[in-house]
Amino acid sequence: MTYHIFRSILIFQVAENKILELEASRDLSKIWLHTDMDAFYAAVEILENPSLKGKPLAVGSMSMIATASYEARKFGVRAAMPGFIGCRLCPDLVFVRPNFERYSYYSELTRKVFQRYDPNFVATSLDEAYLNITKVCIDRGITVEEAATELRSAIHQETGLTCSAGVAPNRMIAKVCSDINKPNGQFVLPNDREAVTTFVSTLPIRKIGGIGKVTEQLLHQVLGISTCQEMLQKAAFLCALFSESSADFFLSVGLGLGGTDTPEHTQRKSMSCERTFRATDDCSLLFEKLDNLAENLADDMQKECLKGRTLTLKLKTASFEVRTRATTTQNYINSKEDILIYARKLLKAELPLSLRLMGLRMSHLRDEKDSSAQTQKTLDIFFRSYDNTNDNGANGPSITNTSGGDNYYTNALTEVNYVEHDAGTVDSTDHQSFFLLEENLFVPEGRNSDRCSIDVSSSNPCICDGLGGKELDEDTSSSKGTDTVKFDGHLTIYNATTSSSKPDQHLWIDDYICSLCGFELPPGFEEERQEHSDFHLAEKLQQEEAVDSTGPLSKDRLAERPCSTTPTSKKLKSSKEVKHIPIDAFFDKLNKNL
Ligand code: DCP
Ligand code: CA
Ligand code: CA
Repeated sequence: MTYHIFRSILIFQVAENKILELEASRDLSKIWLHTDMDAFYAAVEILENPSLKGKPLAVGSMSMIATASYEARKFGVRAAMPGFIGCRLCPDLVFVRPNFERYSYYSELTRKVFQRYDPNFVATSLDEAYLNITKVCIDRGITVEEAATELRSAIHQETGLTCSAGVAPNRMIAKVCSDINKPNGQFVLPNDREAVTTFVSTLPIRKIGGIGKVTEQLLHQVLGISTCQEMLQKAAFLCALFSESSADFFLSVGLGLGGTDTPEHTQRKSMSCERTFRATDDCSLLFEKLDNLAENLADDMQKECLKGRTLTLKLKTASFEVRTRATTTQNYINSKEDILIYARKLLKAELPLSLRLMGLRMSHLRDEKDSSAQTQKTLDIFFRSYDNTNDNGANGPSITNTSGGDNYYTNALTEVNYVEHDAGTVDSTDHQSFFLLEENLFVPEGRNSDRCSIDVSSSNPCICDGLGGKELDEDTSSSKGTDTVKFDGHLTIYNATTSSSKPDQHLWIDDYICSLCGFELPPGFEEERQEHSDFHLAEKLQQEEAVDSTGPLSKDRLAERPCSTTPTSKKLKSSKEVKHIPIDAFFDKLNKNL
């Protein structure tokens, strides 16, 4: 009894100290502006085809709508909604197929404008960016309101499109602000502690990047938290129930704290490619596909002068079970031949099996251009020659089963069950830190991640969505398909024509911002980061399960294209709800912590 009382007092003390500590880190010296284009894809389509103006418009297909014009939204038509439901809500809904080249083109135009206000702006998707406008306001003696108005009007002049902007002392709040006066509006929150705390006092937690449906429900149902400020009132419970880093995040939200430093370029963490095909158990065909994948991966890695040590084989069986098998190699490799040695072993161990998707991913990368790597290279050569004499150049892989089902949480709790050590394996630390997960209740959710962005001319860190370059060869090997993956209500669409070189990144920009959804997790949040990465992976896998079950668009629904740009064929996939944390696990954790 005394122990419990003592423990409770301690937790209250810890929570209080944590709040003071976080408060002391508050930085009000920067002015961040977040821009977000209005109804981006739809606006671009209308710009290209003015006859669509004023019409309820959906960009997408009968199976999935990527976005809708504001006219269509009045009827309840929304992004990520199946097109046929959109038609029911709005019988006059007109559809346009997405044209990603166009969106990239207009995105590039907007970035030219951003460049003038902050040469280090951070693009988080084709239609969003963060700009540190502190300097431009001081240099030009303009107010932040003036800077935002001017920037929005420059974008309008140079692209013909409108955008909305939010200004605040940090990026987390700036993003919330850009949504307040949408479309074609702006909202400025003064760089003032009181303004920020008042702002977050009534702000629903769901508005915060990183808090999605699941976390929202968890916090609401278990702790009764609905607004950001309530995080502070329940600080002790948050500290008791969640890991230190998760609690820190929640308390930062309560205080209205967010990123204020300009992110730096982040190194690529992994590369991958994958291929969807008609389900087959023909081993020779499967090995042939693996061969192609290895070739693609090797090409991509060599183009970027990267070598890697952890190779992951992803398989989706005919029954949609997703498996991943990983191996850590002794040397850094990037040749097709080396990749195949390991990939074939991994695949062989799984056969016979009927598969509909295969993917290869290389992580634990090293940049060969990096001079520090050169020393290592010398050592590699030493080891390689050693290996060659002992192991024919092929190191025995240690294989880690990193999944086994489509339930993310189940995977997280049960996947540590299949680690084989072959002769030649150096250590398992690397792949363990890469794959092993610990149970952790707080699963940050990807929010508001947008489309895959192609890093356009500027040198700014462009944050790209997607866990893997995709190639869809479902129908014919020459088909120029577009594969679509959705993260928490947002579609990530890859054009298969350029798929092999698509970024396969889950980066922590500035070492704390998720490149896929903008969620912020400072260094040290390793468990959460691992979970967050896996959340995206799980989301992606779940989305892939869903298939386009509805028919194609009838011709009369499709708006005619005014110009000759070939519309990309595509395969849109719908989403499934993110699974909830099993309640037993929740109470186990609770008991453990109290
Ligand atoms: N998008 C998508 N799938 C989704 C959501 C969005 O493909 N589920 C695409 C189409 C959007 C673009 O990304 O035009 C930008 O997404 P936003 O969420 O910013 O939505 P919009 O720009 O369309 O509208 P808003 O005015 O609300 O920002
Ligand atoms: Ca957006
Ligand atoms: Ca937008």
